[in-house]
Amino acid sequence: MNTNRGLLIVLEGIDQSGKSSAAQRVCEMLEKKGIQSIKQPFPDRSTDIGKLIDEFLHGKNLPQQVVHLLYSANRWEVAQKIKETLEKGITIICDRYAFSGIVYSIANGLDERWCNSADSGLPKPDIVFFLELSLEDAEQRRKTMKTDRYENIKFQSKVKCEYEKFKDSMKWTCIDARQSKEEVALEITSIIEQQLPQLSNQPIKTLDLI
Ligand code: FDM
Ligand code: MG
Repeated sequence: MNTNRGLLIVLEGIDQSGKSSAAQRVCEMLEKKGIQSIKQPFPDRSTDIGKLIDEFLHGKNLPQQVVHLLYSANRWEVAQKIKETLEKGITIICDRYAFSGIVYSIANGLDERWCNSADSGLPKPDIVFFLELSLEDAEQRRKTMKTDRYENIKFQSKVKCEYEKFKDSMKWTCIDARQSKEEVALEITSIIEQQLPQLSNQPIKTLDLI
């Protein structure tokens, strides 16, 4: 039953590191190679919970704990669908996942252990790519983008600092996000392609963060 399942791939990184375009391009590149794949953004703004998160990002006031749980619930509401999709042999490219949830909430002052528990038990990613970009380069890119409450250098520097701790304690694959969009996507795609035969025969694991 678990032979040749799809892989659960996660892209993480500070805002403007190019996760969304990479997710799109990697899917296209994999499809061209005959590897079925779809992208899954988090937050997933297509659901009621996702819409509430979007309102929060654009000014609605909510307690930080509620926000953390909403982001987590937004993953749990698609967790079963993620598993079924993987079992069908389709690879999923997530634009952010539980690690964003933890990193951004800790940057907002929440307790790490409390944050970790909400996402424990979700499907575990097979590969996490960390798109590395300096705060200065991110600021430069932001100039032409529309922003939300988290997109300012003060908050992003906290986020980056928390990501660095995570990156060191987990086995993440670091990608130089200063490269062109094409180069970033090519690098990620070739790593996925290389790992696919070995990982697709393993059962889906469970995220254990506590
Ligand atoms: N974000 C995203 C969180 O704070 N927690 C989470 O669990 C997730 C998935 O939402 F500032 C934040 C990170 C970001 C914002 O995401 C919207 P995009 O990818 O930047 O649009
Ligand atoms: Mg953003």
